[in-house]
Amino acid sequence: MGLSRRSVLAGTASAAILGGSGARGQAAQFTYKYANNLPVAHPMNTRAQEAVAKIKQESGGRLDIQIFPNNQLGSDTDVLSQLRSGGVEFFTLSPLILSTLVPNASVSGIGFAFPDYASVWKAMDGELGTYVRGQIAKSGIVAMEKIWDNGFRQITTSNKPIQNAADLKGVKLRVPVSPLWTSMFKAFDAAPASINFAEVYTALQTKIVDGQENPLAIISTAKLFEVQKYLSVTNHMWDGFWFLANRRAWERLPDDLRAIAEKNLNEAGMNERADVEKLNAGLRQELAAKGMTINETQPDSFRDALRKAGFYAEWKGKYGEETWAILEKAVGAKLG
Ligand code: X2X
Repeated sequence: MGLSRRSVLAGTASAAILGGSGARGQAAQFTYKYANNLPVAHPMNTRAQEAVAKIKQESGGRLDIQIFPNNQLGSDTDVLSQLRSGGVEFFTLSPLILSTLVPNASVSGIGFAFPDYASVWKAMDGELGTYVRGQIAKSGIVAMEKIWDNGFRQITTSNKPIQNAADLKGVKLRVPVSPLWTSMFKAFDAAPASINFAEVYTALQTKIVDGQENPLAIISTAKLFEVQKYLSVTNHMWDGFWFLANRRAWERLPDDLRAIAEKNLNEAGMNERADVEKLNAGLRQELAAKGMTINETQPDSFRDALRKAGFYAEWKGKYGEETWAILEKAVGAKLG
């Protein structure tokens, strides 16, 4: 199968033209980097590997996306800068960390907004997701249509279980670098410390912080159970990963390559959602077997603490009425 002359000429690099006519043996026209912050064992990386293999094959070798997992290219904060400058072409990032660049992107991370996965996907594949992608587009970054899953977040600690909101008082807790995360845990009266995921294992191991919060799939694949004792099931917020592209790099791709990339990345995202949901539902036994002590919590005490601290009112004010209305419509409930 040869490349059509038109598609070869549509690219900016000439290496493929010099490389001969066989697609397989040819140097790629576009070699792009995709960076992420998760271990290779996480479904984000296994599904991304499948996607880039399909993209390479379906593009006849013209688009070669190389994956740099596990913060290899730097912490999230660093890689977001690299994505903006074009040093990295693709990056998956939590909407909350992205809010350091696109303020209203964090709206999907409001505490206890989503009761379950069904409501998450309805919102993120619907009006709320469209709204956020529109906001992202204004910043020179393109978000693929399907957001990938991180999951509902749970709290782990080394020193005591968290049974209710009062137990969080004064707890030194690592949170990702994002104003919404810091605000939420300040509302709980905890002592949040902003630390990129690249440093989390070490920060827990050396007891710079007592705890952190993440979905079970990450607690398991990043082996946080090795440095944490208690797992408190709080489901305090849902988190995902927008699959982002540097806009100039994205638009440099000819239409056919962009279509191939988009289709396969979105499909991989859907498969990753299914994998992560299954993992998050089934990992408790495994984490207990690794020595974690697991406790349930009542969401009401946490939700009430946020309400009393003025958390919902504060963020409604920051996002504005219009954005807040899109969130409330998406979840079908008044928040706060
Ligand atoms: O930094 C985290 O805790 C992580 C891995 O969940 C995110 O990317 C937000």
